[in-house]
Amino acid sequence: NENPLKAAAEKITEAVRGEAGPAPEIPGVPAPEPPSFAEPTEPRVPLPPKSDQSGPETVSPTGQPTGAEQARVAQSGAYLTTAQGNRLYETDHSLKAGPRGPVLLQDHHLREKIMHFDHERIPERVVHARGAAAHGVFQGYGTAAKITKAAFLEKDIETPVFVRFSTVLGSRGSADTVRDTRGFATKFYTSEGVFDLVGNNIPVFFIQDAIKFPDIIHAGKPHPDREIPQAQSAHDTFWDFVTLHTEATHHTLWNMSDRGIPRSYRMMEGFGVHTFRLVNAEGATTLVKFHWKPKLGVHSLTWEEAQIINGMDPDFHRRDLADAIESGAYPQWELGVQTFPDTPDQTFEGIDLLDPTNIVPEELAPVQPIGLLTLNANPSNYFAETEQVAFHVGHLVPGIDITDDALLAGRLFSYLDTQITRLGGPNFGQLPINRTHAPVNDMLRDGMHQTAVHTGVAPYRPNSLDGGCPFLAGNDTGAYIEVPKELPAARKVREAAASFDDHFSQPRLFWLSMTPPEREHIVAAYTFELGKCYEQAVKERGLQVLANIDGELCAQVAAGLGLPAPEPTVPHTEAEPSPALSQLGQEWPADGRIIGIVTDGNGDLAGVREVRRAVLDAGMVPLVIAPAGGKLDADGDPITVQRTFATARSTEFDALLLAGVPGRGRDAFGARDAKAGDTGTAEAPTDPRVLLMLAEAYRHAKALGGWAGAETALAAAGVPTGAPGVVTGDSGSAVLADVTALLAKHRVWERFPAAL
Ligand code: HDD
Repeated sequence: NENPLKAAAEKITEAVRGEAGPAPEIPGVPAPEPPSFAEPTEPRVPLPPKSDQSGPETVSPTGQPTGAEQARVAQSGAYLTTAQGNRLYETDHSLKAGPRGPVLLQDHHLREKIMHFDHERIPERVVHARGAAAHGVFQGYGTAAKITKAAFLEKDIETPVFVRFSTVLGSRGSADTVRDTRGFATKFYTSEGVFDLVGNNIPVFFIQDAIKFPDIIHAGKPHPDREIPQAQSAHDTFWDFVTLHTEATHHTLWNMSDRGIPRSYRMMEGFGVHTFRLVNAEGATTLVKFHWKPKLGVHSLTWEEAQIINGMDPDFHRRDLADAIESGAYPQWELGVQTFPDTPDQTFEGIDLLDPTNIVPEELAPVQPIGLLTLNANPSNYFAETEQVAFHVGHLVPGIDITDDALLAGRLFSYLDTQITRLGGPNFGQLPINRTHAPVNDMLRDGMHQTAVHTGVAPYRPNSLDGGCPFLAGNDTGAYIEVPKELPAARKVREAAASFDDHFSQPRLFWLSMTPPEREHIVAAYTFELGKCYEQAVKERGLQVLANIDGELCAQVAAGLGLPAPEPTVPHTEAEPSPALSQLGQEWPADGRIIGIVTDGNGDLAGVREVRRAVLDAGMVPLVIAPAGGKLDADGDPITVQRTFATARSTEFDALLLAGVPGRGRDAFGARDAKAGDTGTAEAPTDPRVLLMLAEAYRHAKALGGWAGAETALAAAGVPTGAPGVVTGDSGSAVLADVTALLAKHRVWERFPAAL
């Protein structure tokens, strides 16, 4: 009477040790299925180990695997053990003197288990604590070869990458869709060592000098007395700081625009922010700014959507990224550079390239694509990978060098320093996710959490005892050689250049480049944020900053605050708008968009099935929403319900389709069963939760479609038939075709009233 589970466990242990073939099937555990588009929330089998984590394989003196191999088999064998590998027969009861007696101090298993648990958390990042990440690959186009010798940018070279997206202000457990800047940090595991591009989704920064970083972060974080508000900029200390340090005006304006509330990490631009210096094989240098351009376009939430999502699904962005990758809709970005001659003054068209509060409009310096990033695998373990990944702006490769940007200089110090506290010592580079894919021979030794078993006796140079090894590389053997730039003769000063004093021309350029609906959103955002401040002086200073950007912007916000609009204190500059800054006016692929299909047992289920298939064929994700969970029987071919009226909210979907009048005849709580022929009342022909979904989706300018008599439900929700972006027709497929076309523009922008 062999226990089948135990037999399977033995076989797994053998398989892990390499003594048997592939792992056998376990009774009751479904066989692995290949990933498909079907339903992104269904559980999947674990992904195989990532190629970029299999570093050099070595064996320890005691015969055990070390390095990446050790990480891969961190948990092996089928039996529960202690950390030392002793098999355990029980783990639910402490060792006691009798079933009701005192717990014995000699219970070493209890002691080890609780000790480890007590130390499971490490300090969260002081900024960018909340993040989500993915593995991927970067492919060079070769187009940058003239300006940089970086090997990973050569044509068709594929480099493994790990990308972590984040919010800045919130704690690790805060919500995703807050108004904030988003981090966009990329680790390239290149053949020449790790290159980290630690950027944001906003191309400028709050401050011009790193010495103010603790101050801006203290101002943005929750108030130190009550520790509120969490993950918000809408409070007095933030606005106090950014109105007293007007260099923050440009970044703040981007935050108040739709860029502060992205629809998805997949739909954000990324920016290296600083100007970098590229060096080619001949030693010639070019100044550049790095840009990530998403293939899906740059899209945002509305503020009301963002607020609802924070309650309905605080993991919205994290889930969106993981679901898209799991379903095969791999997000992609092109890496591009704006290039500028490396002149002694380091300016371009009068723009100081060392001031990180400046952009260079793309119309003046177009972004030239140099490679493609594809995110194609989710992390296997959040802590090991997303939490322990350690970025550093000083992780550079030959061909990429820094400039004298004072903000960058401070960062070059800060990122290494923070890892010592966060990851417990100087050996964080040995963690699997941080390990370079290039050979390492660094003469760095010992320290907390040292996992390498170094051999040799002479970790110093020169030496004669280890055969002179390691040797120094030269230009021809791939050394990183700093560009020998002349420094200007200078005095020691605590000052910034006079060109850093213009804090309003670039914000004005951004404002003038916005379309009417985008301006309306900016006005609403400032009115909300300053309206949440209590101090009158802060509000008034906020309005003064706005007056210096634009009179109309200031007047609108002042009206909302019930305060007089001040006159500008600096003259307005005339700026040529930069259309590239606007999110409107282009068309984008609808890949991975979420289409909600609202139906019930009485709807056109054959039509639902057909539409669901067509949504999948278009590379989008259909989610069927019905009054209750389970299956809807469509002529013996059941349709799985993925969301119910209780779990669905409009904010999850990019477009909503209505098959008939779903939920007809239900009362306010959806309690009564829908029966064929039950038509409800004229005022409430359908479930109130469906009406709420429709009204919200309409208000948020989303595409809406319906067939099989859906007009009744749309009308009851206050959605006028024939309004822009409201499509009704005879068949689901015809309606879907029109709705998909609307999604190319992300929203039905005509529905937003023109603001200014
Ligand atoms: Fe920073 C994290 C981006 C200025 C100090 N920063 C961090 C992350 C991103 C950025 C994306 C998260 C990395 C991750 O996912 O682990 N930071 C920026 C950008 C800046 C910037 C685009 C301006 C252009 N940062 C900046 C300054 C300082 C720091 C001026 C300090 C002087 N940043 C840090 C840090 C963090 C960090 C404290 C927290 C956790 C970490 O580094 O690893 O060192």
